[in-house]
Amino acid sequence: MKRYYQPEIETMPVEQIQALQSERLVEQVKFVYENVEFYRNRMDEAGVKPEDIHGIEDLHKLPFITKDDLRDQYPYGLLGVPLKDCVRIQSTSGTTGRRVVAFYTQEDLDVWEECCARAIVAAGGTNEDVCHVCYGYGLFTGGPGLNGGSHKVGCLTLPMSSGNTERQLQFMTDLGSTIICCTPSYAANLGETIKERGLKDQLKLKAGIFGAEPWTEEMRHNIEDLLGIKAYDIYGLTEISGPGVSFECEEQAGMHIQEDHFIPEIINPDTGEVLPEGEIGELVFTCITKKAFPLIRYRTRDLCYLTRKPCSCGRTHIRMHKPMGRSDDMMVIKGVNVWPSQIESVLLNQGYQANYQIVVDRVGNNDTCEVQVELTPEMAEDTSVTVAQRESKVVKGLKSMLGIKVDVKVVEPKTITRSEGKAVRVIDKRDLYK
Ligand code: DLL
Repeated sequence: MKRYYQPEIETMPVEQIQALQSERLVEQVKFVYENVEFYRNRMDEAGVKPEDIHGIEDLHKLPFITKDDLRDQYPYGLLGVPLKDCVRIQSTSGTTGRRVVAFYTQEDLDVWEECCARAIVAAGGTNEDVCHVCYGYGLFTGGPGLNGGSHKVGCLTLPMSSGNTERQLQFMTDLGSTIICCTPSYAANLGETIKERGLKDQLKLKAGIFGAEPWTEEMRHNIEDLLGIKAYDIYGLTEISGPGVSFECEEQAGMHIQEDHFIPEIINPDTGEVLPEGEIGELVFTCITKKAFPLIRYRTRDLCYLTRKPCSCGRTHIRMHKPMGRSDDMMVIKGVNVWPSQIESVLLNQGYQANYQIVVDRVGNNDTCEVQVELTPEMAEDTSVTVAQRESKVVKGLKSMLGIKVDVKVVEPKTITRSEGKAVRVIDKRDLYK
């Protein structure tokens, strides 16, 4: 029995998708104007009426909405339907301020799970698969989203949640998990343990669906090698529904955005101007089918670019390039813009694994940055290269990537804390002085 069919919508000609988006946008704008006071006020202030929106070409007339707006409207200010029609909440971790709580009707949940199902199908999933979900369950969207998607595909679903590596490995080997869903940093962590214990031959894994944090191509190769799988990227955010807003197909060349539900735009983060295809800027989403928490022109703070180049998989939905991180992940060190992902690339290219930490501080008026990276067990055994030589090589690699000199400390294996969910790579002590 096949319980999930890849909908034709994913391969529709672009003009048809855009016509569908236009139709849905017009309805959605009318819906939020009539049902959400916040949008009514914002649109009135901007002098835009629902009648002014005839299709996607008018999207730019609508005001943006930001994370601060969500915080101000917490908890119920953006609800599009009466509370009695909502069946679920999910929430962000709230580490950078007040939590964002997103609401779902049953239909919203169905759409979200369908998007996750499409991601699993794109990674080769069928009802013959055993889908091992070790994203966190609970308020975080990772576990519930992929769990629902896996059910829709008809996979045998293992709702493992995060952590407890022993139990993960036992279920994975005993039940023959074929698809694994977790953060890339946890996948690397599991891969390391599998290598140490020589368990790779006992695994049936063929694919992994990894997201929720930025990860580099180097890290993808590292995980594919450690687990013997093909690693697919998946993107999403709580505000817009959760994982599955976009995902990779077998081409592994950017993530197809589910355009029948979300309209993407790329804007200049400083001016708000909409940028043409191919230019890097801040990703903005408009939800055209969600009802409980309907965000219009939501500024994600994620930086990437879009491409409509045809994809050999046959999907016509626009692709977004892997976000290099949130605009707020970017560090300014010694006056230079530095992304953790640039540091990760250098380290993994020199044979290290993704066990590193970046400590930024300020001494007097000067910024300091120390990159701590763990020796792999093989490196620790190889006495032909000294620690000082290794450090100096990383310093050089980072200087050429970043344009500034940072300190490097190579540390013993297993000294940097492993991540079970989203990895915390940066400790910026300068934040304490703010
Ligand atoms: O991380 C949803 C998710 C769960 C996505 C599982 C994929 C897999 P939040 O906790 O609200 O939701 O965090 C959203 O995480 O704005 C990005 O900055 C970052 N992010 C998510 N996926 C990726 C990715 C989930 N594939 C925030 N690559 C987003 C880079 C990602 N960053």
